[in-house]
Amino acid sequence: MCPPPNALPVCDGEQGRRRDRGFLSGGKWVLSPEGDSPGAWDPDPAHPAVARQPHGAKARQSLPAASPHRCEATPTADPTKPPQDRKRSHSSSKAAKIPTQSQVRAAKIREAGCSDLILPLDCSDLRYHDNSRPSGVYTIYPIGATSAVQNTCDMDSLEGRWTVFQRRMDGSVNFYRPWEQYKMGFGNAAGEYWLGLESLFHLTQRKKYELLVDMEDFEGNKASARYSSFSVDSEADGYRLHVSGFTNRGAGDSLTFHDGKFSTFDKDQDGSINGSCARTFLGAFWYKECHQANPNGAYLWGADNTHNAAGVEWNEWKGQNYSVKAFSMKIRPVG
Ligand SMILES: [Ca+2]
Repeated sequence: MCPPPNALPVCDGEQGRRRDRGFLSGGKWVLSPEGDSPGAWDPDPAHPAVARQPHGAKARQSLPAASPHRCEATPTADPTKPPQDRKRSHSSSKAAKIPTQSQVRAAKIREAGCSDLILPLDCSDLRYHDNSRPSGVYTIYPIGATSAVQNTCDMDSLEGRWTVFQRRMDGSVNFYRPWEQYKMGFGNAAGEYWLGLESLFHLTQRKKYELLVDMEDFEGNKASARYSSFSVDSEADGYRLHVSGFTNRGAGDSLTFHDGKFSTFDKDQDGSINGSCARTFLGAFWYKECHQANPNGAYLWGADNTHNAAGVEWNEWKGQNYSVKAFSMKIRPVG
């Protein structure tokens, strides 16, 4: 895919040297990597369990290598036809080598490193450019070109385009983790994982999102809750959650209550003055005093009242002593 017609390579000064990865499109800066990424746009539904990397040094090192795909819209001269300029300079073989304007532009675009790739911030960007993409694991760039991360996209529920930022499904990943890991993300993109608070902050800064919460019990019953507005503040503001516009899809509302800062066992920002909600309920969440939902709690395999409210719970659906089988939180842009 090539940049839209109004997309321009951006160079640094007269030398045509690349200033950054990307080009201007419709007044917005669109990021692109050093070269095209063979994997960045490719669905990976058959991919085995792929270990996630936090957005850090390793993630930066794993940026895709250059590939031969280049923008085919780049104008090039037809070697079988003489350039128009030659009609005016046929008397001089030396003058005949003067490049046409289109050749000059093509050379500048090549020099600027114009790539045909627009990096997807989220799963909605992927679907926008190809609405046939199935659900599966894709590479997205929620914080920019150096933030490549593998993530599951739900392209089926309610017409798809959902970026799944939290998922429990089999208890294979320990979610009792410290602040830094909830900030940067952890887990397995094809299984259980947490995308990361920093990614959620950046995504919801750029676009307005809605939220879908899906859950399933061990008897095969399913329910969900939908919220028309979802955003997360910066780390300086405690990654405070803003969620509203609840629509009941069978699960009831256990999240509007959680409109507050995020807490982990090593960073207590909850509303309880009697200790740490994260430590008491073995999770990490936007705890108040303390919770109506505990999606990142201990995976306790169904009904269990021996660990009060410490499981993967959604109180309005199954109460505080039932740890559900599957739970996921996913967002997509609105408007
Ligand atoms: Ca506290």
